Amino acid sequence: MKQIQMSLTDWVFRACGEEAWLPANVPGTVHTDLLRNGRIDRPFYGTNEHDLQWIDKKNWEYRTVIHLEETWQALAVTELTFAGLDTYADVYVNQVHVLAADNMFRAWTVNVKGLLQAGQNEIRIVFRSVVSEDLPKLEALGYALPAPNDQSELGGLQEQRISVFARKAPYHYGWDWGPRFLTSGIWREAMLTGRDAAEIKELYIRQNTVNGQEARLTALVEVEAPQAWSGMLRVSARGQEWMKAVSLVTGSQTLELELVIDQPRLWWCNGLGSPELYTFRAELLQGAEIVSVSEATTGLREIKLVRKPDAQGTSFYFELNGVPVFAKGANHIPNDSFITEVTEERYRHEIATAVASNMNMLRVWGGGFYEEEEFYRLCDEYGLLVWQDFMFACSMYPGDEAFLSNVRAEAEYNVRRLRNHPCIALWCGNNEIDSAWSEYEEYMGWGWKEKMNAEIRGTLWRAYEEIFHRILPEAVAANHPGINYWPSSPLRELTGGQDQHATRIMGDGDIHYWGVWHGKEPFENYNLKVGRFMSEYGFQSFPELKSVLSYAEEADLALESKVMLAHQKNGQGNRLIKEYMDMYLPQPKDFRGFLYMSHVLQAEGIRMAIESHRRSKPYCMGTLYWQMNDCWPVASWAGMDYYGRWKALQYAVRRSFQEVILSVDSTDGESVRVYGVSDRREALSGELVLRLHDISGALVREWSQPVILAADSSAVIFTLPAAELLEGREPASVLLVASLLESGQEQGPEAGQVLGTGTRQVLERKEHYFVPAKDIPLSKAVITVTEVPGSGGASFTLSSDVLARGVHLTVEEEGIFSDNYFDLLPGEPKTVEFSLRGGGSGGGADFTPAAPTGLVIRSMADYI
Ligand code: BMA
Repeated sequence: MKQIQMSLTDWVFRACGEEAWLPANVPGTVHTDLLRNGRIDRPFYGTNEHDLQWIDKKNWEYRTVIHLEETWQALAVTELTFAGLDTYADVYVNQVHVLAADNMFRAWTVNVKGLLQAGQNEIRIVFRSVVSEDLPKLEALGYALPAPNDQSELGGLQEQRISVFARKAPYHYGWDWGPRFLTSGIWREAMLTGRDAAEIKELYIRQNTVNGQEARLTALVEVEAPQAWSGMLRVSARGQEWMKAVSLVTGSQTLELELVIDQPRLWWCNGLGSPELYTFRAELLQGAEIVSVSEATTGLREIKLVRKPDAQGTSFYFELNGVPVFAKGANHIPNDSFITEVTEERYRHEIATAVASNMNMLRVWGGGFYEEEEFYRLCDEYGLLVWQDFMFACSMYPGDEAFLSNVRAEAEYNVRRLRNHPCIALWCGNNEIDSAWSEYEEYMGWGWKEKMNAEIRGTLWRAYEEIFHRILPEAVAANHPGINYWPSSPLRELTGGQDQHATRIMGDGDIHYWGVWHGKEPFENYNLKVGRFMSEYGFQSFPELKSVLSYAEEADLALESKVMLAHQKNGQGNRLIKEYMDMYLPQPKDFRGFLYMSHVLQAEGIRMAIESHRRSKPYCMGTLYWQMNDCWPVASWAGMDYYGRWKALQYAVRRSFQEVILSVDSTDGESVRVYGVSDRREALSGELVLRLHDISGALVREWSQPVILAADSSAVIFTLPAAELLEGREPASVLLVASLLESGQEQGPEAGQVLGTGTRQVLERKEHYFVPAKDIPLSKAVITVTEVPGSGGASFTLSSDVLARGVHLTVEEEGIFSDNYFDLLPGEPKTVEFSLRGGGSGGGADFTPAAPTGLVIRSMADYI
């Protein structure tokens, strides 16, 4: 066997037409290379984004010189592979043009045999400006394609929105949480490969049927042979082995080998079991010699989207290995405007955060990019299901043959790239295009089609149907059998026809509910607008002060300052935060108070939404809030900011996504209903304890009763007319504390916390107020801290002398608390633990308990 690989990492770059070459990082981008060479200021700082728009107007070139030994010449095949080029790139090998790339989402391989020589060889890539490349396409088309998130004005292009012409990450053009940085460069690995024997190019483990008894699989082994060859194919996994004799012809071919595994260890998502993984190894053998080898790691599982008519419409839920899953999670966007800056540790922190927040699903949203291998590998390992969008969002796309065939190749490449990952639960065509266009309801949608003549309308809808109802579903069916395809999110029904696209009907399909926030509806509407699967809803807040100070100076700390506005991409954002704050929270005394209040506000809104969705189970079977993360430091809907710092929302999510929760609903003003929601696969029996306190903390009344929560259920477990519960007391003068106690070994949210006598654990505890926080008088709390003996300073107990709302802990280190932004009642101390971010790898600790320094404790009263 002879196979040589050379990773091409040693590059220089310059703007075309300039003299001097500068050192470059590959994988990387022009922007980050300019920054490292001191040619530009930090892109995320202040208003620098505005000053860096010249970069995308230029062409850039990258160059490497490689030295090849004589041995390369003798090899039958020499290939140059680029796993990602952003975006319009011409590649030259020793001055010969070998490739014109036009899609950042595809990998490119070219045969360069005969072009390379022993000794020095030059590879040069010219990245043509997407602006100069795509403006003529817009001009040729003669009319604008809708792309409202494209910040063309910021880029100096006025109304000319060109994002839809390039197969390039849509968010690069700007979004309502993202800056406009049209990157270019070699953004994934570049490699030179030579061989003169058969090579396994790809190993796919197709899962035909999988259940607890047996897994029937097919290993599809794609082989490239420089000449005819015969030998053996061997596939092995976990000590089992399958073999067959094979004969190869020259060229590429797919070998198949049937595999049966008895009593497989199934892959489960977080909360349902362990995410078991199998590594399969495929080998081509010539006698005892291994000619080529390839490995694929996968998990054995059956995942499907179940859509069955029922009394309320059509179900919409995921079933994993026959078990219905209530999806709990968030929408993921790219972790950086400059993708190549995202380290393994940052991916791990995001995924560990998702799991620590009791999630079981992330949606890779269609305005970003098909994520890196690392992301999916971590989702596999941690048991997070992935709702995977294709990269199309909030726009109408061209339908010419060149564009369509580019999309076809992109879809096939990415489906094949990701299909071994057990985390992939669904392929979804696009984000919000069906509902924005609204073909079958004239006066719905975002007003795009109404402005067009019949001919253009027809053309755009045909292109839409071609991409999302033919090309993409065909790519999934052909390459990833067993995984469902859903054309658009949100959507009511699967294919064509008048009644079957997005409408505002809640009984079918998935829902993006933006009545709260964009529609300015009150938080209480989260209780009313519940669909079968809530794939988006959200509320903004600012990042914390430390993060704000990474892009702003003290002098910029005002809502309307230039810098603050540059880091708020939703035109109405700051005003909306302010208006909602006025509805629910006391007036903050200064900008710091405003930041804090924005966190508490966001957490409260999304908590209400999540609880309402979970209470509606099994009618509603999923809730993915907008959004998990940020791509730069900015005011946004994220629960975790660009630096991975948890906002109050992340703590609220963690509590609201616990396996078992209590949820108190008194929105109708008439009754107080306590729900028990359980995602457990077995019933649980315990005791519900309700305590009515006055706001000084004194106990007023108490109820307790045994309760049984059925497996996988939501039910009202206590109800009382509000008048009877309050007995004439002012709603603002009391709060209700609901606790669920369970006997036995089960650990509650406060590990080891025991209430009363015996071994009963507090499984869940929740404070419920009858009026918004702004209507409850608060006095300054004195909170005392006692270290928990033996915890090394990582755990401490907090007690307050008065009711303290939204107790906020900050420390110097980067890390998380077991809880934060919680309420403290006098006489009811609470123990929290601090953990450092990271501290382990490869399945080790993601958060390591440690004693923090500089602990500061504040509560709402300190900010007003
Ligand atoms: C949804 C998303 C994004 C957007 C978010 C907030 O529509 O799909 O397009 O960032 O709302 O407006």
